[in-house]
Amino acid sequence: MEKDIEQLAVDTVRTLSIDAVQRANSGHPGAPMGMADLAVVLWSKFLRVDPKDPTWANRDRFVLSAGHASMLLYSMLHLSGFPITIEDIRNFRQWGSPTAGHPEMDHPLGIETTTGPLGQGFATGVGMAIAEAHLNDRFGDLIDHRTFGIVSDGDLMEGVAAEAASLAGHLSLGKLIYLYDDNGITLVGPAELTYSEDVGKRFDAYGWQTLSVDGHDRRAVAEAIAAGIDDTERPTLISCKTHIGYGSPSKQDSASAHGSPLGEDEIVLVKENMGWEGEPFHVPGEVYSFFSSALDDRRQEASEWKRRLQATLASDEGLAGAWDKHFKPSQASIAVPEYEDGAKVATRAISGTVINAFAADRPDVIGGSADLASSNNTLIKSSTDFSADDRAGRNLRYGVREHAMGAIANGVTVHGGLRGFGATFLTFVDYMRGAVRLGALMGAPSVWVFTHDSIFLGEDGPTHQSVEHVASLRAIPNLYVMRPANAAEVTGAWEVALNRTNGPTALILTRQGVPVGGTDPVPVARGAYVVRDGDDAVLVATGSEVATALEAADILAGKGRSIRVVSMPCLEAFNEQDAAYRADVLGNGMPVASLEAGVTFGWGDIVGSDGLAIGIDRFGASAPAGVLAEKFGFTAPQVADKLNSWLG
Ligand SMILES: Cc1ncc(C[n+]2csc(CCOP(=O)(O)OP(=O)(O)O)c2C)c(N)n1
Ligand SMILES: [Mg+2]
Repeated sequence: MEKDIEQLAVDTVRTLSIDAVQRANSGHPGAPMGMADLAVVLWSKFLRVDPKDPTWANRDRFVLSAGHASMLLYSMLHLSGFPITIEDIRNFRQWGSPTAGHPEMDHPLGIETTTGPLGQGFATGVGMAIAEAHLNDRFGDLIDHRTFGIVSDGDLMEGVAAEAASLAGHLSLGKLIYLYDDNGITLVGPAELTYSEDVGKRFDAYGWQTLSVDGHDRRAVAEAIAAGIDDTERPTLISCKTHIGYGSPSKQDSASAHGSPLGEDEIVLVKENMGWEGEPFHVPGEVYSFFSSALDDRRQEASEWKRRLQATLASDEGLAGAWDKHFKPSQASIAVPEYEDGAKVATRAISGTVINAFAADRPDVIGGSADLASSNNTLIKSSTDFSADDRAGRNLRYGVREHAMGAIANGVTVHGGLRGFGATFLTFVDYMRGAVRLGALMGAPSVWVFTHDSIFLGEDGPTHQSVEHVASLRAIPNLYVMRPANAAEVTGAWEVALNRTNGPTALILTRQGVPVGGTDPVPVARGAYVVRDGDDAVLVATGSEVATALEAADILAGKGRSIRVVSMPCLEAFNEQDAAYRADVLGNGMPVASLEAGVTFGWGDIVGSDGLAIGIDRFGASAPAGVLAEKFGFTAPQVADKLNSWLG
């Protein structure tokens, strides 16, 4: 009997996946084999994408949260005509190939987000659904799409997924539809070793529609997806019972199918089982035609949408302007807020003022805090809360869910048309570090507002006082860590953050007041600059310590020492400057010291082997901030003394 074309497509996904893993001699064959049925249903019948124009703004978003099943995604992209070639598939996991071990965000290729750290894709997809809901409210049917995802046992075990699921249910994200690869197997063995709750009931309780089907019954999967689409009030989790390693005589339903090649002999048996003919990496011509004609109506929709977009924008100037503000935002240029001469204001409060100053001009910026909005000063006062009833709100209330906040803000950002931000106390960045790192890896220009940045938050004590966090964030590649000292620097730091397009920015802000300084713009974008000149030594400081450094320099001036003070709000930006600028700022060979209320780790690069790094290489303590300054040697006279004896 002639094989059903849909079955042939499924078999092709399976064979491509196992051939690629075998050739790479590494990878995860079991999950793509188990999920091939549901992926073929989703792509051929539902997913609104256009392989010829992968980045059109109103496409459905697809997240493969179980990133280890990357060959499933690459197979689907290749077969449906995205620019992933059969050569790329043959080069799975090789240097320079777009078919990386785990999917790495590349919109022109059809890879919506980077996944691999389990659970994060789940939460990132929630961010995409939030972005869609907000933009749908703003632009009507110009943005009206669904967010689909495939999630695994491991994804659903992760806390970040639970955080995000809870919020997604609360927010009634009805256009979010996840297929759960319910195969009962994880890396080491049966999932039931550690995982026995009723997942459906859990998601019911979160406010999701939950459905359960045989994941190899394609008609049932299609009906369930249709039911997910029909329910516009609740997100949907479709539990698809599948067999990992489907069709492998000795590895199906076993963890041995999870993360290593099947082996040549087993592949022969799998292919015999399915009656497969052809060399490795063979794709029957009719499978290409199947996907091409299956996706035809959706390509059609994409071109109609483009015509509609052009017509609408041409006839409605206001809307065209708004569209550009979201999809082609101009460079940020923000006036430095004015304060009374000599005022002391916390940089978190300055940041709050700056946010509200640019909010009207930058409607693409939406975000908020993990239940600390009033402490992080992140509220956009001219807007409302984003909620189930109010999609126009730009204030995202994440609840006490830092990790989900990080992934959701990234999802909002990588969706396009919006820039997500999130906020918490700096110390709690550890709870969301996975998302900060993944955002940096993806090059997603999300913005993080981290306040209460040092021991100077005082009485809450060492549980809340950051000492190592700034250094640890500086260790993440492609993340700008900005610790501004005054109003002009906070303003400049926000400008830098909003103007970045290829990576995130963390703003590190104080709880306590600092001298606000002047209103002239300062060269924050260069990472460091001289704020007071001197020719005996250079004292480099960041954030709240810049004012202390200036005071210490005054004291030393009284002792006949001429100290140059450099403010270094962003080490990463400074390191990107040319060597001449860097040498110039650091005094061309003058002795260099640093002052930062955190660990000295990392400052050796700036101060050199003869330099002096003043910091705090222990945990803080619970006491009023003034007492802590004294105890930890951070008053201006103490700093002056240290410099004086170091200079000899
Ligand atoms: C945060 C995180 N922890 C651990 C891993 C390593 N890892 C990859 S897959 C996996 C579990 C596999 O179970 P499941 O998600 O059910 O996938 P399946 O084996 O069914 O394909 C683990 C622990 C990871 N990728 N991410
Ligand atoms: Mg599993």
